Amino acid sequence: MVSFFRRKKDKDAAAGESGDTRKGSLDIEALAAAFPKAPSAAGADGNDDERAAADAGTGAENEARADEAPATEPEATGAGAGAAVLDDPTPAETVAPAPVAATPPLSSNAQDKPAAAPGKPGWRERLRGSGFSRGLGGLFSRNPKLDDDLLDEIETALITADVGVTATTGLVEHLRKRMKAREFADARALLAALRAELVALLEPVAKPLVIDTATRPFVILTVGVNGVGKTTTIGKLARRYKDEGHGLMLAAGDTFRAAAVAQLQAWGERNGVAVVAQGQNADAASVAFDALQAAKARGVDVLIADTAGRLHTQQGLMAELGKIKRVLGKLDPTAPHEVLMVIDGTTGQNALSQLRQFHAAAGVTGLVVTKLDGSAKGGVVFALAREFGIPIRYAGIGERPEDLRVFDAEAFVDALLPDELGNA
Ligand SMILES: Nc1nc2c(ncn2[C@@H]2O[C@H](COP(=O)(O)OP(=O)(O)OP(=O)(O)O)[C@@H](O)[C@H]2O)c(=O)[nH]1
Ligand SMILES: [Mg+2]
Repeated sequence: MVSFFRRKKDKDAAAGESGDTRKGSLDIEALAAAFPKAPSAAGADGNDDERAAADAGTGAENEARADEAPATEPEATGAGAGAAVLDDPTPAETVAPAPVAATPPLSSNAQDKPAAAPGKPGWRERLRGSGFSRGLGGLFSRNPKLDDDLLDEIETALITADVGVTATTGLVEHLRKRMKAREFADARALLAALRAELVALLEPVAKPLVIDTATRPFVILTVGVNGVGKTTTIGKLARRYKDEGHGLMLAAGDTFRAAAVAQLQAWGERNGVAVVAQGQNADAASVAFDALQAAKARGVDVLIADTAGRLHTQQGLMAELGKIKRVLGKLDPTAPHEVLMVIDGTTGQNALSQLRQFHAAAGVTGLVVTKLDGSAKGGVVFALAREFGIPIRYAGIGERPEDLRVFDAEAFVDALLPDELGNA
């Protein structure tokens, strides 16, 4: 209970703990201005030493905190707890909706690139460089002969693109049977059949997230390992839902790093959306609790909570997700209404064990696969669909607010494997 009522954290002290030498440096604008280059670039290439050190540094410390977690759950039913929040429906450090911020929380890289075009061309242009489209695209653009060698090459290309052995074997053996039955006149017909089978694999999971307007606030909890794009996805969702006319609030539940709070606040400012935060090292569950209470008091339609990235193998940190869920459930037994796991599309087969562990800890109800632009192999989406059948809600195809697409099985397969390939 101690940390829950500590509504305002000493900002200078928090900055000092984080190793930041600037005085008074939890100032949002200063951090937001400093933010775009460092963490974004680190997340994009995954090799930034400073970021790795920061993550490693906070990991052990927070694992210890998370291990203590269940003892400090806020009590919604206690008179004290209720009064503390209801007396002050505006959380201590809520950033009021503001006009578009001067500092967009995008990496310098993102600012150079245009947003992806709407519709299929946007998907295609962004996924063209993926491992999947290079491997299989190269194969078909050589106008190959329809024979067993072609099927073997397809098999290798699918496995290399992270589709996974089981899904690949299923696909290829089915195509082989059909080829032997003389169903295909040429390689072009085989390509069409492969495309159709890939679409059929994804169609059952291409279920968009529907915000239930009867449930207010509709609570979305985002989870995932470090650097996969959770906060960026929340920023993109904030833009999307705001444009759709929903009243929004964001909760800065990643309290491990001061910059993480500032990153979400910058997205909030940019989209004119309120962000509930308690500063670095606050209890993540108490931030979520505060935020839900504030969102209820304000009649907000959608509350999206950020969480710190955590390795799926860190048991203490994984247990903290369960605590966040339980605490939300004290205010609304049906919350969270969506546990959205963000998966980095470049991760490969490791994404399967990530999803298994996060699902066990937090009951994942939807997925966002990010970074499908660039070098992602893309095939892991098929493996995830086949193994779990959990809905894939969105695809991240760039760093700009507009670069989040409702997941569409046909547009995705079309981008990876354009029909015209067979015309070469
Ligand atoms: N190319 C590309 N980059 C993305 C995409 N989504 C996120 N990123 C980048 O990935 C990096 C990490 O994104 P964050 O949103 O900070 O990731 P996170 O999961 O919140 O990270 P932690 O909070 O540290 O766990 C940033 O540089 C983002 O710009 C995407 O769809 N495509
Ligand atoms: Mg984050």
